[in-house]
Amino acid sequence: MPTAADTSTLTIALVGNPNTGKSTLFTALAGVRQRTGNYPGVTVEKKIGHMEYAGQRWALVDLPGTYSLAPRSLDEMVAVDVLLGRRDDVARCDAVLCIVDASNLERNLYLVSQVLELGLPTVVALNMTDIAEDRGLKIEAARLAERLQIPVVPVQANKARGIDSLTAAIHGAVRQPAPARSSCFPPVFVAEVDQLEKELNAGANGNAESAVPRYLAERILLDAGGYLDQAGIARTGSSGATSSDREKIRTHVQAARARLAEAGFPVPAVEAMARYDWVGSMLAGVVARPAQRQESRRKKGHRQSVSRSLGQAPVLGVHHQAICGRLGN
Ligand SMILES: Nc1nc2c(ncn2[C@@H]2O[C@H](COP(=O)(O)OP(=O)(O)O)[C@@H](O)[C@H]2O)c(=O)[nH]1
Ligand SMILES: [Mg+2]
Repeated sequence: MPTAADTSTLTIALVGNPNTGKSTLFTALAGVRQRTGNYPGVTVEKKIGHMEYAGQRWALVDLPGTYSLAPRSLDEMVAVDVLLGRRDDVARCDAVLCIVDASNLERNLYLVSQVLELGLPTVVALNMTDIAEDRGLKIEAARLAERLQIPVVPVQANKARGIDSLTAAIHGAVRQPAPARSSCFPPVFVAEVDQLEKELNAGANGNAESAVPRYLAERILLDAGGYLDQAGIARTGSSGATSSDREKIRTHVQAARARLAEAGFPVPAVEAMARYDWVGSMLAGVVARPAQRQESRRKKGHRQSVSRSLGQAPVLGVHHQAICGRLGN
C-alpha cells in the first residue's frame, strides 16, 4: 500500500487551541508562501501555506483555533471535515501538526486526545517553551512522546527555534502508520459507538468513501444539540439516506444515550471525564515544578491542587485504567 510519503504533495493540517502560536508557527514554516481565502459558504478563513522539505512539497493548512473538535456550528464543522478528508476543496490530510502551549498542557492535551482518535500520523509541537521555563515548569518531552506514542518536539515559534527538529519529525511521522491505541472512553461507551457506526454505515456497502468515519459516529452520540444533531444527522449519512433512515438513526442515538446514562456514563459528561482522566495519566510525572521553599499551610494546599491539575495525583491514573476500553482496531 502506498504511504503518504509517496504522494507528490504532503498535506499537513495545523490544529491547536487559540493563542498557542499556531499562526506564528505556520509563518515560521511557510514564510511568505501563504494564501488566504475563505471556505465557501462559511465565514472561516482558509489559510494554506507551502514549503519544501527533503525534495517534497508540503501544503500546510492553518485551521481555526479551537479547544475541542466537537462541532457546534457549520463553521466549526469545517475544521473537522478538513481533518477527516471530507472537503472537496482541500486535499486529504497526510498528517496533523498539533500545536500545544507548554505552559498550559492540561487544557491543550484535551484537544490532542480528540486529534489522536482521527487515526492520522500526528506530531505535537510543544510551543511557548520559553514561557513554561519562565514559570519554572520542567517538561519531559521525551516521556510525554512515549506516552502519546507520537513525536513531541519542543519549539519556540516566535524565535523560530526547534523548526528543523519539527519538520524532521513530521517527515518521519508520515512514513509510519499511526499506532493502534486504546480509547480513553469506558468500554460501554466504545461498544455504543461500534453499534452506531454500523447502523450509520448499513447502506454504505463497504464503500469507504461514503462511509461515516468513526470519529463522527462518536460525535453524533456525544453532541446532543450539537451541529450534527441540528443538521439532522443527514449531513453525515450516505448520500442515499432517506428521512426514515434518519429517523431510525435518531431513535437509535436517543436509546444509546439513555443506556449510557443508565450505566452511569451520561453524555456529554462522559467525554470530559474520560479525556481529562486520560490527560492526567499522560501528564503524570511529565511536568515538574522547581523545589518549593517552606510554605504556609494555605500555599501548600494550593500547590497540591496545582499538582493534581498537572496530573500528578496517582488516583487519576488508577481511575483512567479502570474505565479504559480498547478500540476494535
Ligand atoms: N513567548 C512566546 N510567544 C509566542 C510563541 N509563539 C507565538 N508567540 C506569540 O503568541 C501570540 C499568539 O500567537 P499566534 O500565532 O497568533 O497564535 P494562534 O492564535 O495560535 O494563531 C503572538 O503574540 C505570538 O508572537 C512562543 O513560543 N513564545
Ligand atoms: Mg492564528
